[in-house]
Order: sequence, then structure tokens, then C-alpha cells
Amino acid sequence: MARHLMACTALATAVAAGALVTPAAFAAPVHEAAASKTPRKAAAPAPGDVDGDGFGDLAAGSPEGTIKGYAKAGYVSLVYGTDQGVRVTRHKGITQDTAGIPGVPEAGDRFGSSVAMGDVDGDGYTDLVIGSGGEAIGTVAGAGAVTVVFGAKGGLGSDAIAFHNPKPSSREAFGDNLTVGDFNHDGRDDIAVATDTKVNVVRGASNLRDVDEPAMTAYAPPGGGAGMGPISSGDINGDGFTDLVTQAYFDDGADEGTLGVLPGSAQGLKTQPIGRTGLPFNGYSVVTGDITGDGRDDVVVDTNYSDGPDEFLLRMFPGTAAGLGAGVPYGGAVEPGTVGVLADTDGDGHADLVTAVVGEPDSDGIQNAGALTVVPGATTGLDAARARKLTLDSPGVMGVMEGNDQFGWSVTAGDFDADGRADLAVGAPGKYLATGAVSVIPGSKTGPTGTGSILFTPESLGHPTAKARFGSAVGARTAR
Ligand SMILES: [Ca+2]
Ligand SMILES: [Ca+2]
Ligand SMILES: [Ca+2]
Ligand SMILES: [Ca+2]
Repeated sequence: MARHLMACTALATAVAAGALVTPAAFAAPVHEAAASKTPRKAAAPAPGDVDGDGFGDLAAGSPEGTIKGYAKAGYVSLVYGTDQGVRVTRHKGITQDTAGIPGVPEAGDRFGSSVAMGDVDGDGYTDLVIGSGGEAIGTVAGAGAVTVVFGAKGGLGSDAIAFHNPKPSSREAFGDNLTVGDFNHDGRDDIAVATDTKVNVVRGASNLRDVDEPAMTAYAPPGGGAGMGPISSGDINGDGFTDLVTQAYFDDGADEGTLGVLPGSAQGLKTQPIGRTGLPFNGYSVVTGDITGDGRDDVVVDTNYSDGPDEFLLRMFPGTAAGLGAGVPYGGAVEPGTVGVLADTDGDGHADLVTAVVGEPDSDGIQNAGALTVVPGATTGLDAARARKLTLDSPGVMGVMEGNDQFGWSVTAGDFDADGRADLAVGAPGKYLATGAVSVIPGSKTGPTGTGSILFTPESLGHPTAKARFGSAVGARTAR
């Protein structure tokens, strides 16, 4: 955790030092680029489809939003997909003051500090998994909690449960670092939550909404020591069971880490790893997806650490039948930054890598405007020769790239228009004086495109705006 905190602190300093804040032309809350697609009807519930209309939906977390006068109580905005992609016409706000949601809003709860999607009760409707990293449990400050809000036909229901570490510890921020995956392949997604030294798994169940305190199984990450970096899930060995990807590190001077994979099985996660490799530094972020198109998910790790070994800034570990393969350094010229998501944005059967450099300056040299790099996947791996940059100033992309936007702070992908290509959702929580905004950039035959893109703020949804940092977290889901 130390490393991760350090990264955040460094970023915060950079923001504070980031010269002038652009005078807030509080632009119209919604900007849309004309879509050229013909309207289409989707049918069966899709991955990431909360209301079951066939279109993937998007959740955005605003952990610093003020609720009932409580600063940083936090909220989550769910925006539904349509045949034109994400549009702000249908949406729902969720706070701990919403009917059916456990808990009460309190200052510093940070509800929405993480958001993920999965069908944890297996009813076909995707459910929202929401972290509130600042939640106090009893007298334990900042212990953290996870809330699950269940999807339903026609929209998000009011059924919800919440759980926390049975042994809460102060400032643990349980729920900030989580992933969702079907580790036992029973058609119900499981929830894995990392703490400093363990991964706690809550098994999906058809009656999960009726369970007061869901049972949790703790797993030690391979190489576990003092702390854990972000975790992810994917089917690395292609056996149909989702596997858990972990990063653990020791609290030593070199801060060396271990990338590990615990395999899924009919009994759930197994403790014998199918992948374990040293990292010269502990990784800051990790993503999974099938880059090579062989039916096995590959893993990409960055270390996002400027004085780390340059050749290790970003590396792909291919999935193989035996588990995690040997790491391949990224061969591109551009420093690709922090890994954000792997998703097939051009529909060619290969997951494409999206990375972010949140600190990227705007055209006036003001820091922290933010930029993405999209690296197409191919049979041979990441195709660095076709890598391209994507910002709010890219052709057709709605919005304007400005210092302190922090575009790329969060990145996810979903198929919001159900055309079979993954669309990107990108958080810019610093935009408009930290009200925050989310940009949705559709996939196309040639990858992410400005055509049909949208930029929206909480003002567009009637949700709290002041210093909300809307888009600090974004959650969606694509088919594998
Ligand atoms: Ca939907
Ligand atoms: Ca469900
Ligand atoms: Ca597997
Ligand atoms: Ca692709």
C-alpha cells in the first residue's frame, strides 16, 4: 500500500503545483458528437447490462461528492446504455441515503471510491459492486466497506447488501482494491477484495441479497509480504474458470514485488499458483484481456515509476495452458503510462490496451490535462507500431483538453451501444474545478473514435457537483 499511497501523494503534489487553474468556463454539461450509426435493438442481457435491455451500462463514482451536507460522503451515478451508446437521458444516483442501500452518509465515507460490475446472483442482470474506502466500522476509522446493489429488469433495483472485513483495521480502505470474476464458473460472479496482505473472496450466490453477512474466504497472494498492489481477474489458462491476478510486495528497500496468479476451479480459487514471477518494483496497475486471441487472457503490468528500470515500465505476460507465460517488454517508442483497460475496441477478436498519462500537459503546457495511448492487440501481442494517442483534443472527441482535467485517472470499457465493439469510458475528475466529467469514446472498426462520443458532468444528471470529483472511478463490463 505504501507505494500506491506514494503515487497518489506525488500526483496530488503535481496537481497543487500545476500552475493556474483554467478560469472555469463551466461549459454546457453535455457535449455529444453526432453518431452515424443506425438505431439498433439489442436483445438478451449483455455483460455489464444492469437493466437487461441488451445495452451495457456505465457507473461513475464521485467519492468526494457532498451528500446531505456531509463532505466526501460520496455517490455513484449509473447511466444506461442505448442504441446510440451512453446517453444521459436515463440514469440513477445512488448514495447511502438511497432507499434500500445499507448505511448512512457520513463525512469521509467515500462511497464510490471504486465501482465494478458483475452478476453476483446469476439472475442475468448485472449488479453494481461499490467500494466505500473511508467507511468507519464501529469505532474503526477508515476501515472501508463494499456495497452490492442488484440489477433488475427495467433498471437498478433497491435490493442491496454491504459487507466489510470481519476483522476491520484502521485506514485499511477495504473495498478500494477489488475485482469481480466467476472463479468457480457457476454462472455467478465472485467478489475479491484485497487488503494489505490477503485477498478476501465473497462467493456469488443466488440468494446473496438475502444474506446479512456473506461468508468470506481469505487467500494469501503469491509472494505475499507487507502489502498488495491492484488485483485483476481473467482466465489466464483458458480452462473456463476465471483466475485471480495478484501483486504482492515486501517492505524492503528495493520494494521488490511478485506478480502471481491463483487459478479458479469448480471449488473456487486454489492456493497453488499457476504463475509467479518477480517484479523489479511492485506494479501499480494490472489489467487482463485476450490480446493474442488464443482464448486465454493475457496480463499487462506497468510499474509507473519513473526511476524504475526503463525496460520494465510496461510488460505483457501471455496466458498459456500452464498459466502465466514469460514477460515480454513493450517495444513501442512512446512511454505508455499507467495501464487502464484491455478491451476489444475494434472488434477484431484481440483485446486492445489503453494506458493513461494523467500528468500530460495541455497545449499551454499546464500539467495534468491527461492523455491515453491505445495499443491494438494482435496475434503476436501488442502492436506498438499502430499505437496512437487519444485526448479530449483528438478529432471529433467531445470536450477540450485543459490542464488539471486528469483525463485518464480512471478508465473502463463496456459495450454501451451493443455493436460488438468495446467503448471506452474515461474519468476526468479534475475537470471544471474538480466537479469532474466522464468522457465516453465509442469503439469502431478502427478502434476508439470521436464519432458519437459524449462528455458529461454530474450537472447533466442532477447529481451533486461541488468538488465531487465525478469520474474518480468508472465501472462497466465487456464480454470476454
Ligand atoms: Ca442496459
Ligand atoms: Ca444480478
Ligand atoms: Ca482459468
Ligand atoms: Ca482489437
